[in-house]
Amino acid sequence: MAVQITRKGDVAIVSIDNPPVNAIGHAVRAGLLEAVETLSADGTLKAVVLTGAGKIFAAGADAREFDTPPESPHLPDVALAIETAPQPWIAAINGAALGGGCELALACRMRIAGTNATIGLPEVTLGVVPGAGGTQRLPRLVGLKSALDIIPQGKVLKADAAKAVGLIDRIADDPVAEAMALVDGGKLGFGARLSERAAVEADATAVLDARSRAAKRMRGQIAPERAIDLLERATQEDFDRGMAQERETFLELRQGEQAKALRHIFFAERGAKKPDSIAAEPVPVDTVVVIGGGTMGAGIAYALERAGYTVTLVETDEGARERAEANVGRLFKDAVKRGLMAQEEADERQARITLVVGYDDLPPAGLAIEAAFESIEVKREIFGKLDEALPKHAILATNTSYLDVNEIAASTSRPERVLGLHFFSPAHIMKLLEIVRADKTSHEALATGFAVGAKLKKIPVLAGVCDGFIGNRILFRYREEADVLMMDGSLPWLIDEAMVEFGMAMGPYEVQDLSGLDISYAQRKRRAPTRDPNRRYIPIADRMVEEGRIGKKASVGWYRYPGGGGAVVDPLLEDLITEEAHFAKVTRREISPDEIRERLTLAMINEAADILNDGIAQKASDIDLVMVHGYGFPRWRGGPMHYADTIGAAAILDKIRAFERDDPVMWRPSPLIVNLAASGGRFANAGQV
Ligand code: T1G
Repeated sequence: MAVQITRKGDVAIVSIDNPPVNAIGHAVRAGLLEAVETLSADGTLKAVVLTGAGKIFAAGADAREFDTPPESPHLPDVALAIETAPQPWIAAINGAALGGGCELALACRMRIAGTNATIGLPEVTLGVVPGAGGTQRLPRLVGLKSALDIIPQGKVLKADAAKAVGLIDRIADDPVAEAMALVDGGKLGFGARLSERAAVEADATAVLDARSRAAKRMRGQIAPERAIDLLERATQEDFDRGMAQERETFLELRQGEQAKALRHIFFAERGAKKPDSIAAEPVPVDTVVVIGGGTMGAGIAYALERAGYTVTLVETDEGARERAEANVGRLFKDAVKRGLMAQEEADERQARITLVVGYDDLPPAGLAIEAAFESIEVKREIFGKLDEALPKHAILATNTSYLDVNEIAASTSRPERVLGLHFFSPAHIMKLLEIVRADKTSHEALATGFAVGAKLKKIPVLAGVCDGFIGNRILFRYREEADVLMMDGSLPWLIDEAMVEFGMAMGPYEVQDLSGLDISYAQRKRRAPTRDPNRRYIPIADRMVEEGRIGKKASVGWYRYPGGGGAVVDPLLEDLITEEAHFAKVTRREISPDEIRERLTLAMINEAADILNDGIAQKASDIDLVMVHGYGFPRWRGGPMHYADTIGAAAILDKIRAFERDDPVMWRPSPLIVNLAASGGRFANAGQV
């Protein structure tokens, strides 16, 4: 049964029991309504305690039902039945009470939270608004200002923060026992039902602040704005009219493109696990050796230690070891400053990372992760030494972001135990982890990569070996097309502006300035010997580096950074670009923001389609996760593959064919797009799932 009722004296305990997260699906709604009806008829009952079975109160409405027509009983009706039941219902919040779970708690007359409970209305993160009374009850409980802080940002509060704003009444180790004690002791006390409270006092300033905050933090997203509209309604309308508008808004947004995209990413993140095709158990790993204590190596070592691994970090000499120690120390110092841990814990943890010079007395680690300089010669030497220094069962991983893992594996006697673990900087924060499968990588090695990724709470994505794996390969094509647009008539800041308008976190040129133009310069030089002579080449970025304009670290790149501050457009750059166009005999033309967005998104989609077609990625949703989590693709567009499905393969092919007429090399349509256009298929179902 999705809802259990137990009786304790003159109190009934109603438990939502729908593993794994007590999602409020149809069975739960029907069970709760039946419980209200049954218990309401029992004149001997003093109170009802609503709680969740297991560690979660209720994760909210079952988001898997959002693609099907709503089925009664609807959650707002269940909430109202609870609120107007003859006996008071008390929410004993034993764990996460999110979305509809929080709304059920708001329908109760009192809310008692466990010390580790969390409570909030994260609906906007799924592209919808609260749809069971949250926008009308919450402001009536905590006031408009707090509701404007919680709902439009999809906030989830810890118990103490929830109590501070009045969202919960009490905190207890055992909220059910606390509720029982209150009933037994005749100490139940609560205000009027929230649905019976008058409209909330208006606060125009708070509404304006919420709108500007949403415009900044949730740029491009519809749900936050509409949530603010509904909260404003709560100051103008009675409860019932407010509820009607909330329901209408929820049902409208639920079917919208943004909600579908956000649901796609939500479920794709949870589907990012070891593929069933990898039928092997991981090598047991307690100790990990990290090679290289630079930014990446220190971040990886820190993340491993915090996940419970014993870590030895290897550097080449005493000076480098000291620098590595300082890098690791900075991460722990930052953790203390952020309140993630106390100083003594930070000291203890840092002491658990051993920093050594050389490979002589390494521990018998089950895994090594190399995060050294991006040079194939350096990596080959390191892997040769690891091969000798570590037990034969140890898995050897490289964090390289584009070098050939097959070549690295060939420098060992155990290529079947070599793979790529491509972390994204900062390695202890970014959740994306590309697990790179070389030709000889065994299932055991891959299973170990996924197991370590899971323990690090990363989002693991399996990638094949190619230049740039999944993310960097798409990034290369995206930047190449941006350079073509710049040469043909646009300018870096116009391209950046167009792509920020599309929803990218930052434009391609501002990103390069932050990471440094010298990195991609080195990649282009590395690729030069094998570059297709028939492929158009834009030399502007090379000239930038050769003239010392390597980005923010040099105070000048695509933008100027006067005094090391923010990016400022540099008119001199327009002269440089115009001059290069002249040298290349290019007649520059007006290029609209729409054309910029279309060309750059289609360049990413075409490359992503090839990556899927080549088997470098297993499924389209993996590519979406890589681009959303690693490259700032807007989450509310679902990633390039999901976005491509909103356009359709046939329409995409038509557009690419038009570009192909101007440049048949750069714009060769991916065979996957040609096939899907012919078959009417979707990217979501393509690939080697
Ligand atoms: N609907 C359906 N499935 C859900 C779900 C949900 N709301 N939440 C989790 N799952 C699945 C998830 O896909 C995974 O499935 C399994 O549960 C474990 O999830 C009317 C409209 C609660 C903090 O946004 O934040 O209520 O992979 O790995 O790490 O106003 O799940 O096992 O097949 O995340 O322990 C609003 C979403 C909904 C909360 C637990 N609620 N969930 O984290 O487990 S809209 C949310 C979470 C709504 C009302 C509106 C987390 C969690 P599988 P998990 P976890």
